[in-house]
Amino acid sequence: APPVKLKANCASRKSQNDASFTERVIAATGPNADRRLVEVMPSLVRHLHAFAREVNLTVAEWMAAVEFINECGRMSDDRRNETQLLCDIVGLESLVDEITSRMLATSNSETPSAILGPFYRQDAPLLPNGSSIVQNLIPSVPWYEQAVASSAFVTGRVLSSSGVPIKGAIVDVWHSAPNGLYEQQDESQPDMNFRGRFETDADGRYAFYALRPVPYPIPDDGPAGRLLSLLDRHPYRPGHIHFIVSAAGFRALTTQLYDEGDEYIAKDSVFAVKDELVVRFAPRDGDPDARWSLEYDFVLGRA
Ligand code: MBD
Ligand code: FE
Repeated sequence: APPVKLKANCASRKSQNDASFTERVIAATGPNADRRLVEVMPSLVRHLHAFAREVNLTVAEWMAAVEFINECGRMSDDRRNETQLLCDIVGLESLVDEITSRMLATSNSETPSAILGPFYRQDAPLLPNGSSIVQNLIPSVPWYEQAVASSAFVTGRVLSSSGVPIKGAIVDVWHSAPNGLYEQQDESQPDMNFRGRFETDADGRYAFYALRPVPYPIPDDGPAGRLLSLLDRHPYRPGHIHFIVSAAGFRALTTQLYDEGDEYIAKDSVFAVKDELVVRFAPRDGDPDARWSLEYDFVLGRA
């Protein structure tokens, strides 16, 4: 009998590595699928497949990535969101923040948003205008001198996009200590240290005492930090003060202000700096409670 002729291995066989395979995966979607998922999943699947093809992703590399994401999840709790941090260092939180605020903006005079970040806490104390978010500043705290030298009075108004002051707006503010740690990362700090909420007066004005923020490294002892070092990147963010400004009838604004002279202003490890959010602290005379002052108005868009 004549020898069996073996078919050439690849030539005619259907391959997973082509566009029709990708479309077959997308076409598996059923008629009762969630509407938004029907919109987004085809794009996600196409980009994922294109990525894997473009870099010739191997099974070992893909499995390492799966384990990496699992590790982020295992590490996360209500004090630390490692998966969010991973998104931050690849610019994804900043990108979706920008997409969202552009989509919802009703004018172009609104204050730009910036990302929330992983250290916001709800229910910061509601404090009277003109009071301080700095708790327990006594000479025995290790960064006492630094805190005194960076003490700052922060004030401004909350305005509608046509410039009308908004009374009763809530300015929710938080920043890290001079040691670069937010209160919940640091056992030595009192609960809710460097956090407060202030209500604007009849002129739309808020006012509080705080510290000029210092640059600090994002938590880099987990998988996100490992990725940074594999990429030969530093973990620092420029010093910043976080804000959520809200008022009835207006869209809440999540944003951050940055100190002009900060050495990391142009190299934020989470890519959140915007020009309009960079501010200059001015020397303040005759106030025993503050060496610096900052004036900044927030402009909210209609809900
Ligand atoms: C932060 O303090 C922060 O504000 C962001 C956005 C990410 C990591 C740490
Ligand atoms: Fe922060």
